[in-house]
Amino acid sequence: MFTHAITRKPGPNFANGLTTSQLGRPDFRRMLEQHAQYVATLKSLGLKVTVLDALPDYPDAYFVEDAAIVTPKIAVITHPGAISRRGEVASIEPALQPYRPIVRIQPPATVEGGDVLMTGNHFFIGISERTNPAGASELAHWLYQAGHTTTLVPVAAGLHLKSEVNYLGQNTLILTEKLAGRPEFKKYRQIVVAAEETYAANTLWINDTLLTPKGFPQTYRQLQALNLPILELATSGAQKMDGGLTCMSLRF
Ligand code: CIR
Repeated sequence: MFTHAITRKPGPNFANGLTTSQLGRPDFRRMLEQHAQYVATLKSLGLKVTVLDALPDYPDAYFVEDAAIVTPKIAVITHPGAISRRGEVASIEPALQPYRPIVRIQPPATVEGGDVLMTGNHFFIGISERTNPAGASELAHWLYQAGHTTTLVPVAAGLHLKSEVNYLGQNTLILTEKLAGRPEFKKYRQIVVAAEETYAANTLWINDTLLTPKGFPQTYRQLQALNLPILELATSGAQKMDGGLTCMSLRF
């Protein structure tokens, strides 16, 4: 059960962040509306939501998920693989201080929270362009110290592990075709998204409600099989910047 979320407002220069998408430049006003809707939705699910101020020097900073990993036991402050994002962590730490004992990933190890998937007490850690093998093992060490278990998963292509797979409760994963056959995920019930809807693999499970991006009808129908409330949210602004629903909050 999540009780808290930390988010951050996108700043006026958010469109200068990193992106590989070919979807065009996002609009600031629309982004603010979508972000406000996101925050309102988290609140409607009973979470106490902290909204941090935009960080003008770090246009990607509203993707707060990448700056920390928060478990029921600890918070791990990351050292992002993206050089332009490294300064974001300094202002996440004080926001988490009241809630969890803090540990930190130390360079040259790199980790971004988008590569870390919590499924109950077990964590999958993606090794990607942003999370290096040293970072994955340092994180695994801290999680083990806190009583959690881990599996490392190579992320062959794409940004983060959670761009491709997310946990929906009830021993169920939503994931792309590419990851569906992987042995690491065999023991889970799987919802495999259609090839043209891979973005919707970034669906967020919060206190038995599913938040899913708007505009992915096949995925919506597949999710209905879980018999949980489903809320669709507009995410075009974040999507243009390679981000999605999980990326915009830390939940704990
Ligand atoms: C970046 O490339 O770092 C950002 N534009 C997007 C980060 C998305 N975060 C996430 O998937 N956890």
